[in-house]
Amino acid sequence: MPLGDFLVAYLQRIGVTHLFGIPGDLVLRLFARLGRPRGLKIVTLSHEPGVGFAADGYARATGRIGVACVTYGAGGHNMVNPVAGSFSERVPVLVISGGPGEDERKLGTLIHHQAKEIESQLRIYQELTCAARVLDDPRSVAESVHEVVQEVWREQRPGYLEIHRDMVERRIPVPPALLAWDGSLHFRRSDDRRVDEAVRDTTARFNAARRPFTMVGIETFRYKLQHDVRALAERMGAPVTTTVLSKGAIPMDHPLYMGVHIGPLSPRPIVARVDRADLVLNLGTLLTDMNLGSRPPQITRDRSIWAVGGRVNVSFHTYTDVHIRDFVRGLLRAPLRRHRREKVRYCDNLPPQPAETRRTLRVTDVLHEVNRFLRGRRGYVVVAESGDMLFAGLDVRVERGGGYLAQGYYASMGFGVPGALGAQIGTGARPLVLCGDGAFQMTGPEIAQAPRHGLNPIVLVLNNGGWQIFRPVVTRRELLDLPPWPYARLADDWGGRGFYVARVDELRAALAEAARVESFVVIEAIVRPDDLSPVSRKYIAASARRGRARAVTP
Ligand SMILES: Cc1ncc(C[n+]2csc(CCOP(=O)(O)OP(=O)(O)O)c2C)c(N)n1
Ligand SMILES: [Mg+2]
Repeated sequence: MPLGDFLVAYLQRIGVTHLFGIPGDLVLRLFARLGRPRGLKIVTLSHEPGVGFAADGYARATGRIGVACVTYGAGGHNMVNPVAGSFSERVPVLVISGGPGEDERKLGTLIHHQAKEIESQLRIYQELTCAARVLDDPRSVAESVHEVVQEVWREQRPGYLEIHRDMVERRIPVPPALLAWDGSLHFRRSDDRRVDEAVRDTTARFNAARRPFTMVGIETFRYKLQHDVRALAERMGAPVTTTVLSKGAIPMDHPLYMGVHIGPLSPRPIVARVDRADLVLNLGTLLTDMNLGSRPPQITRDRSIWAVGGRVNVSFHTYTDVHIRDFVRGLLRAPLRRHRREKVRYCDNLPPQPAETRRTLRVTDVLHEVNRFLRGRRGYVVVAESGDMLFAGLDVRVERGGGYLAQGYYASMGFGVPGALGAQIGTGARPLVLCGDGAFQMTGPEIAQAPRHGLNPIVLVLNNGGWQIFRPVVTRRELLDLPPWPYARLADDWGGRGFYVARVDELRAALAEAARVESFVVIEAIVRPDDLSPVSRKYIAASARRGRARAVTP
């Protein structure tokens, strides 16, 4: 069958419904094929970074592969940053790029959109994906697509396919095995004997521990273990935290959930409980500076079990070829003794909120109001942008089955609004985006695309007049300034609803009204330039103390 038709059939078989993209002459034919009647639904946005973030948000929220299709060079290069983010945070995104046909490549001239060599884009993406191929041999196209997609699924990382424009209609053979395939993708298998031993070792230590503690990391979420991890936590009965990156991997209203662990910057009761633990069970936690509160790792190996990246460290024993799924499922079958009943209290970093609401907003008020809003409602997914909102978001509590998405490690500004659009397309849940004014000026205008696609996020733009997370450590303040945008008015002009709020009661009313508005909403919330969320304050102070970011005059 023609290559383009094969790709549609293949992607549909693995459950892909939507494709995010921007066309260009070198990818137009492919676009037309992929988006043909009964093909994939094409969602175009304004700028390729938005496309990449949207495909990533779709994949994070649905657990399926997100697909982005862009033109060669100008388009592909424009999407490098979001794909790098998907790589570091283990999000399965498939990038499909067009490219110049064979005759054009033989012209002996440079080809428009080319950077250095024709292969340069492939090389760049080889660095940022777990599998990258140019589909230039009709005989092996079908197998190549299958191999790349299988690797994307196993690794939960991006993959890259480059399809030159003269290949789209080329007829390719499809092996009978692939025609008969039911579309199911599989994760990597572990070595059963090693799993058994790692589980036995862990069980013995857990049963001997008096104050065990569980940290749930992002791999459990990527490898679709939410239900198993929850069941395991309940079997074990020990308190549970998530990390910055995995917030949302266990329901925030679960009775065993204590909150977000961010090393010594965590709320005091979490720091104390982890310090007292005689066994810390880390399930799928990446060892990142963000997860550890920007401190050197203080992992006392003799009292920890760490399962991540296809291996399990039990104290000083290392079991290779033990993947998190098989490990967690093995533990579920093991004779674990339930930890004695312990009072577990959810904690955050928020000071109590004064009752008076006719006063100017502070960042902590915004967080209290968001929590108040979410308490009464189902079906919201909170998306936190980088900047102060990344740390502020750690104090947001999404209940009743709602979701939470943020780039808690790669931390690129610009993820918020387009990531939310992708998440809503994938799940239908209405996003509530927490976004700084700086981040909004990067990709926020993608919100103007929402009405075309029937989407209606609520975007809370925290307007503090600049890139203020750096204010405590930068002396030349004007370097952090941003031009004032009329955020609320822009929303009205773009087919949504805008609100401008400067007081607590105004924000409360705007949120309540936003819930009733059917279009997208932008709430511009004015806060002081020197106001930051509690965790940002701690984070900035801690890194300044360590001399990493002493007051600087760039
Ligand atoms: C793409 C990208 N560029 C630069 C940065 C560095 N950076 C981190 S936070 C920040 C400022 C954020 O400003 P804003 O969105 O207004 O949030 P605020 O901290 O003021 O609340 C910058 C520039 C980044 N994380 N990502
Ligand atoms: Mg700002």
